[in-house]
Amino acid sequence: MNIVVIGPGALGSLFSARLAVSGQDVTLLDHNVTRAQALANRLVLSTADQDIEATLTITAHPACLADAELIILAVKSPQVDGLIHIAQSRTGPDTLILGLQNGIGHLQPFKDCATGLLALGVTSQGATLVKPGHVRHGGHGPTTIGFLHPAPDQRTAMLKRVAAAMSAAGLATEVVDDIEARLWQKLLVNAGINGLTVLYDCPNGQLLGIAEARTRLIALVEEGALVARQKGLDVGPDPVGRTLEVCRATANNISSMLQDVRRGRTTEILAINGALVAEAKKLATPVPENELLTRQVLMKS
Ligand code: KPL
Repeated sequence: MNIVVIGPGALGSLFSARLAVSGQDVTLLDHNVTRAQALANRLVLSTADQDIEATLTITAHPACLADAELIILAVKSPQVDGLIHIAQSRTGPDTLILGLQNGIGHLQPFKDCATGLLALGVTSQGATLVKPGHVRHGGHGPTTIGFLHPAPDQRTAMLKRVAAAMSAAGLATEVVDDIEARLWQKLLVNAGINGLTVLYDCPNGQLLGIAEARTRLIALVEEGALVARQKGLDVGPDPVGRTLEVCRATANNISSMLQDVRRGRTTEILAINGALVAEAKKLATPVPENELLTRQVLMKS
């Protein structure tokens, strides 16, 4: 399959390297010409026991989009809308665009699309960018992909081919018909953990040992779960328990948001807690903990 991955961050590098090593025809598109040249068509993928070298095309020229059957958007949510427009103006009528973002700040173009050309994904793969061109695959987790609206049969068949290609590359992927609920399930975990790790400047697991942080985490997730249920989305029986479990399971991780703050990058707070607040406003549901955290993280970053 001809695949273009847009975004050379941790997730984009992981998916590019894994898919390339499995034999797919992969191009990694970076907006930064100097960095794309420096990477010299090579990524290093570190696993627990080995370093694997992946050879693929790495370029800053969007001309590569013309032949893509699949485009994976591995960028932050504010960039998604613009990149969909650029991609669609350069590709054929059958190209599938898959958005792999945290949060729910990027959903509008996917809601507006009933043709099965835009799919959403959510992943629990653990990836850390050691440096540009070198990604560590720290932990395996499932990836789920799906359309927001029922899609024509051939588009569903295409999505299943994508899931099969990803799974064969070592990125276990499943096609689901409730992708919005899956996004919210992950959203609640990120809403409970990420911003608090910024406020307390600590790895995920330490939140459990700070009484005030733990109380706030529970309130953040409970508020989010209420909003999700009011929207008719199934977020499972115990979103708070799941979030506490993720905290334990990723105890030594520095959350992606704290990594962003430490590197001086824009955080995803507006796509996570901020977007949750926006959804709550539409339903006139008070979410004071999420509002407070959004303001506090914006002041810190
Ligand atoms: O998804 C994560 C993130 O950091 O964005 C968690 C699950 C919190 C792991 O660090």
